[in-house]
Amino acid sequence: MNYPKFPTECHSMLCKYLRSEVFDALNTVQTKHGFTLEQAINSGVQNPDSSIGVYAGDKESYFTFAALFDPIIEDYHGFKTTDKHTSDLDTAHLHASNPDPEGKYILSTRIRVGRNVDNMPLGPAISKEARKQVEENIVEGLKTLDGDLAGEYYPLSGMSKEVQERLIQDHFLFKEGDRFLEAAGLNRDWPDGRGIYHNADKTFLVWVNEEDQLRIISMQKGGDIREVFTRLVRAIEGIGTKVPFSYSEHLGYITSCPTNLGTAMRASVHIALPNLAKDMAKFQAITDKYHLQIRGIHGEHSESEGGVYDISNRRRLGITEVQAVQDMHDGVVALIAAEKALEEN
Ligand code: ADP
Ligand code: DAR
Repeated sequence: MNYPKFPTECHSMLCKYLRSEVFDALNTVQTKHGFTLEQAINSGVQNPDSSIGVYAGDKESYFTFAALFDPIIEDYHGFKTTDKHTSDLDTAHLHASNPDPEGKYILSTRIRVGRNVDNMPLGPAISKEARKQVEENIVEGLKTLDGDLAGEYYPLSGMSKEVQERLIQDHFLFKEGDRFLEAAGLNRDWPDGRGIYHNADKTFLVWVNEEDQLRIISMQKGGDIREVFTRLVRAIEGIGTKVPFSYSEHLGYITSCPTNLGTAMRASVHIALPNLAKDMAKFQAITDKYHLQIRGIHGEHSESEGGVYDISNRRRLGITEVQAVQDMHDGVVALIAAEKALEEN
């Protein structure tokens, strides 16, 4: 591969850190699964408007291509090569009463983690056969869950377009892979090996073989963050006894995109903030202060509708799961206080 030609307006982390000497050092190496630099950077080369632009094909990628991944991880997460990630899933450490008990602002709460199966290639590098085996192993583990975590698995292959679209519109199912995932090799053989597991109430769901091999999701109407987190922790622990998760003392839970490393957790609320929406400078000052990310109501790369926003923690690596949820809770408390102050003006 020749050194890629990036447009001058490229602002991705890939453009920023793939200097020619890094390229020369990494262009001739590959991981034990045969994953190459060309594959790792293809998403950012094909999509110069990427924010990051790189994906890992296996856990080893983060170490084989460290000359590129390390500065990106330090820039995005503020996490140094000498830092160690720690995990805390003890819900007793969370200080989070419902920020909106009257249900005036928070429409729903969702907390998810990404996980990948230990010793297997990640989505960008996995073969069709291995992806199918991963699906079978995960579904076998899910079928052992009981109580409110008991549910059914629905493969995407064979799912009617109407059912699929309804699940997407109702915020339960992942969208068909976008151009960033396509160029990363994450949509190969679609929809083979992909699917969704959920309980009867759709408060506990697992996406299989989307951007990561598992997205473990707890969600419900309203703002009872503690209840959503407690259900998620039970699910992570239940699945973890059946499916070995890929983990690193340095990077935490291993994910295909470096932005999700560590806790691989995104804790979000869909929240109506019509007054704050009119003062985005004030809105973003609060989200910056509390390390929050603003997304639209259909998730990443979508727009807000009717003054409703998806507000979530931005930090994932170098903080614990409890701290990630605490970030979201404390930020939402501040956003609601600011919305109330504007209502009174
Ligand atoms: P992820 O959260 O897995 O990174 P997205 O941001 O694309 O992925 O969101 C996936 C889906 O989850 C989207 O349909 C989005 O609307 C939905 N979602 C995210 N947060 C919430 C929430 N708090 N309540 C309801 N749906 C949510
Ligand atoms: N769209 C890619 C990935 C950004 C982070 N979002 C993920 N992993 N879903 C980009 O580089 O912009």
